[in-house]
Formats: sequence, C-alpha cells, structure tokens
Amino acid sequence: MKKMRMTFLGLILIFILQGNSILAEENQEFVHGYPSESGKLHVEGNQLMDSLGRRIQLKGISTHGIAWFPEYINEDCFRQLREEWNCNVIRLAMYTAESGGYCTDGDQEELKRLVGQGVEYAANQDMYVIIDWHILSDNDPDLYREQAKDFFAEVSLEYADHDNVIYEICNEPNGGTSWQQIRDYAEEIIEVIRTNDSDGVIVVGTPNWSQMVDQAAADPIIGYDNIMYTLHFYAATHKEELRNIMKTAVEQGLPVFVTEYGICDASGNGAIDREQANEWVRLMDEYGISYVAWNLSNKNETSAILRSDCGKVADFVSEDLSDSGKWLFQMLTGEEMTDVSENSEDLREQVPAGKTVQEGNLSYTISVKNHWEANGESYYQYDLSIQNDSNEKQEGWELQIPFTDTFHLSDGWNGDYQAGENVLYISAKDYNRVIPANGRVTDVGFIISGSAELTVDEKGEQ
Ligand code: IDC
Repeated sequence: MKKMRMTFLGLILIFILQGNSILAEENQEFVHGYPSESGKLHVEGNQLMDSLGRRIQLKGISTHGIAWFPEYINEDCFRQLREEWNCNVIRLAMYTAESGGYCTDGDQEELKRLVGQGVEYAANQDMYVIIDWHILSDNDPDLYREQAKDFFAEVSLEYADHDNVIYEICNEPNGGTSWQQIRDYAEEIIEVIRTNDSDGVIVVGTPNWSQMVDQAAADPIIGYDNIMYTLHFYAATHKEELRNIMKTAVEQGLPVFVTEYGICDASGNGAIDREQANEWVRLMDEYGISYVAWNLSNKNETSAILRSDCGKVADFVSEDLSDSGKWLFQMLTGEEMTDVSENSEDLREQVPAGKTVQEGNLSYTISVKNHWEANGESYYQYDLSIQNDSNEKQEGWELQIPFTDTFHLSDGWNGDYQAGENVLYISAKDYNRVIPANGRVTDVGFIISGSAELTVDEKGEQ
C-alpha cells in the first residue's frame, strides 16, 4: 500500500515535470535574427526557423507600391530601418493590376530592376526581403497566372543563391476566390520556384484578403517544404474574431506569416486603434509569428509611416514620422525616436560653453547644446535665450549669427529663421516677442549641419 502511494506520487511528479517542460518550451524566446547570423530560413511545423535551428521571428516594414513610391528603395533608407528601427525584414510590394501594375500598364523591366535593387540593398544591410506579388483589384491570382509563372521563374533563378529572399506569391486573394482556387494557383507557382530555388520560403495568400487561414489549416498544401500562409489585419477593423482564427490555425499547425498589417482601418486610413494593435502584437509575439507593417511612404493616409510633408527618403527623425510611424518605431525598438540618430557619433563633451552678446537692453546667450556626426556631416544644436536687462518690457527681438562656413538649417523652433550665406537670421514669434521687465525668453533653438569646423564666427559677430 505504501509502495503504491509512492508510485502514485511519482506519477504526479512526472506529470508536473512534463507540464513544466511543455510550458518552458512555449515560453522559449524567439530570436530576432539577421541573415548574416541566421542564414537561410526554413519552416518546421508552424514555426519559421533559422539555419542554426532556432525559432526566428521577423519584424519589419513593407514598401508602398514600388511603382508609385520607388524612391524609398535606397540603401540609406534600408540602413536606417535595419540599424535604428531593428527591422530584420523588408517587403517589396509590387502591385500587379493597379495603375502602373506589373500585369497592366506597368514598366515590367523597371519594376524588376527595383525589386533587384531592393533585394541587393536588403542583402547589403543584412535584412530578409519579401518579394510580394501584390494582387488586389485583380481578385483571383489565376487572372495573371501566366505572368506570375514567368515572373517567379525569373526572380527565383536570379535570387536562388540569396539566402535572404522570401517569395510571397499572391498578396490578397479576394472577391470570392476560394482556397481551392488559391491552392491550385499556388501549387503551380511553387513548382516553378522550386525548379530554381529548392528550399526558399514561400508565403501563400488566403481567401478574403488573406484572412481565412482556417481554410488553409483545414487543407494545407502538401508535398513541399517551407510553405507559409498569409494573414493580414488592420487593427481598427479586424479584432478578436480574426485573432481567434489566426490562433486556431497556428495551434492546428499552420505556419502563419503576417506579411502586412496596419494599426488603422482596412482602407489604410482612418483612426488608429492602439489597444487592438497592442493585442495583435502581444499575440504574434506569443506565437512567434512574423509581422510586417504597411507602409513605407509619405502618402497622405494613416498607414503611411511618414508625414505627408516629409520629403526625405532616408535619415528620418521623429518629426518626419506620422502617428503610425511613431507607434511602429516605438514598438520595434522599445524607445521613442530621438532626433539624434542613434548610431551617430555623440560629441557632446566637445561642446563649448555659451557666449553672450549684448545689444541695447537685451543680452543674447547662444550655446551649442548638442553636437553629433551623421551622414558624413556635423550637426550642431544651438540653444538661444534672450534676457531683458532693463526695468521695462521690450517688444520684439532679432539676432544675426554669422558662421565660419556655409551651413544647412535643418530645424528651428520658437523663432522665425532665415538662412543667408554664412549667416542665420532669427526673429521673434508673435507669442514670444514681448519680454517682460527683467524677464527672459528661453527654449529658442535650431539645428544646423555643415563641416566639422563649423562654428559661430566671433570676428564677424554683430
Ligand atoms: C492601399 C494603399 C493605398 C492604395 C491602395 C490601392 O494604402 O494608398 O491607394 O492600396 O488600391 C490591403 C492591401 C494594400 C492596401 C491596404 C490599405 O494589401 O494594398 O493599400 N490594404 O487599404 N489590404 C488591406 C488593407
């Protein structure tokens, strides 16, 4: 009897231990690997794996349509996304049917050239890259099946030896296209790709704008390795119900890849739903699902990560970002973006102390608050304060600051700025033009860039 009890306890112990090991496995971290270390990817069960046999999670951003926004395919932009935004993947969205689409009126050679550049820049910058056959208004991938076969035959031949390439063969089937139809198309395209690239990861779209992963889970493609299935969501439209569909499909063993998502509504516009967005991120992180945000552009729509008045194509600072962009940066890095490029060289120690210039009743103190190197240029952030030394209020203030060299004014606040040759003119804003008796105006500042020796020209000082 006593022995029996021991055995029974032993059994309980074994169950507890097993339970723990299952839990431990579920909680296992997913690596955020880059191609130089993680190498060629493959799929095991429902999980994307790296060449070292670790469970890997990709997180990054998608371009907008490359026919419309080709300018963001540049290496500086990719470098920043990789180094400062921690993106280990970028998606190249090539629309097939919209204006400029690959299968309609687009310039096919130019589009392939852009894809080629994107792949190279991603490889140089140590990122995975998704070549996205972006069907949308064409509903059913079968419509341009022949073109898709030719395209994927070409790119898979060209990039077969690129370990960083992932093929996405039909962005979002819709308009009632069934899983059977998609599967039929997919099998033919997979066969074409496999002729050249025997094991590259291929992502297959699912019905209803790549939402019905349950249908794929019920009837997955068999006979090929390294196949994943697309789920897309827009957090202000798709919530708990779609999350449950994703969860169930993954638990049934389906490898799901979120190759596109937005935190606004499904139009790519409208209000942001942070709460839902965070729920999605939490779930994807829990299951190690990879995710790619829509979109890298300055289009005037909520999902664009850049403000529409941002004309830059790289070296973005926080002021260039839309609310979606700020959210994305913070989600990917765990930090808010500062205006000082993270990998720029911080030269704060060398910053000289402020100097004061007296003009009538006002004394202006100018000091370099920060100094850093970025993009081969020296940046200087100046701080300006204006002290009224008299017992009477003063109305209006202005200052000319001569510099030793030419410069570029990159930002300025709480003043009106005008850059002349080697001289910066600053005057009051309406709200800070009146300085009370013995009062002070502060928080005026600007950023200029130029040569490493650039400084205030004391000889020329007015
Ligand atoms: C949208 C773009 C928009 C463009 C439109 C083209 O944001 O600027 O005019 O496509 O028809 C998707 C699609 C993606 C959509 C996006 C937002 O994959 O192409 O981009 N979206 O509507 N699926 C769900 C949302």
